[in-house]
Amino acid sequence: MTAKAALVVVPTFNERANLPTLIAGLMRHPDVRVMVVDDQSPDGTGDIADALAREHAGRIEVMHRTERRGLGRSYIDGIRKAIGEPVDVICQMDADLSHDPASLPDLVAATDRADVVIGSRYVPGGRILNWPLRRRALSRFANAYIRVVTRLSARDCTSGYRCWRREALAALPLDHFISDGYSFLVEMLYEASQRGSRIGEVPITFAERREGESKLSRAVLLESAITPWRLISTRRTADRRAP
Ligand SMILES: Nc1nc2c(ncn2[C@@H]2O[C@H](COP(=O)(O)OP(=O)(O)O)[C@@H](O)[C@H]2O)c(=O)[nH]1
Ligand SMILES: [Mg+2]
Repeated sequence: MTAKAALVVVPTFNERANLPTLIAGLMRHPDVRVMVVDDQSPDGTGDIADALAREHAGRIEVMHRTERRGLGRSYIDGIRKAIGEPVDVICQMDADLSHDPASLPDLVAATDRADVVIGSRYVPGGRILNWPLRRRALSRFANAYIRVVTRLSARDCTSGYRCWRREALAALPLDHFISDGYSFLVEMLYEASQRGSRIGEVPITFAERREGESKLSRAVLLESAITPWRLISTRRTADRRAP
């Protein structure tokens, strides 16, 4: 691990079978702390997170949300708290073991050269394990669509594995974010690039979850189709208003 201090924000909803393994993997890196943001998971993930926090005192914090549930909302709450912490880098990661904690040092190290580093499936060396063709095609299509509409240059705009320089994350307009599902991840990148942040990518091997269930829904997919257009039209309106 590099000497950079990192805080990893992990949103959870019904991840009791995965969280202990994820935490064990992350705790192997000495300069890493974790903030679990749980949405009152009915399966008791929040209690498991509390027990892990006691076991690794000072390195794990748990936020128990009580407001309306959502991935974007959870990230906003977690990030607001995280940017006030004395760390160099703030990371985002799924709890379902799709994102290998062993790759974290690579992502953190790459923040030397970029303001936000994406753990990317779609740069040379990136891989996906155990995804059916249909799921691969959907993800590929989503990324092509996002890149064409928003002109973002990143190959993997929907990856939830990312490391940010703290200042780049703190510069985002968290109060103005609208999307909540996976589009939230796209909105974050778009706003970062609008602010001149350099976006880097390092290859990862993404593995489909073995335990628990995905929360990808039809509503989330619909939001994903609309968000790129909303982002660029908000931008155009802002440009017109500018003197
Ligand atoms: N706090 C919180 N976490 C969520 C919510 N929905 C999904 N997550 C977490 O976000 C991460 C990615 O979700 P997942 O269902 O695996 O999405 P997929 O990988 O695209 O199928 C996992 O860690 C989930 O537990 C939510 O509403 N609230
Ligand atoms: Mg997943």
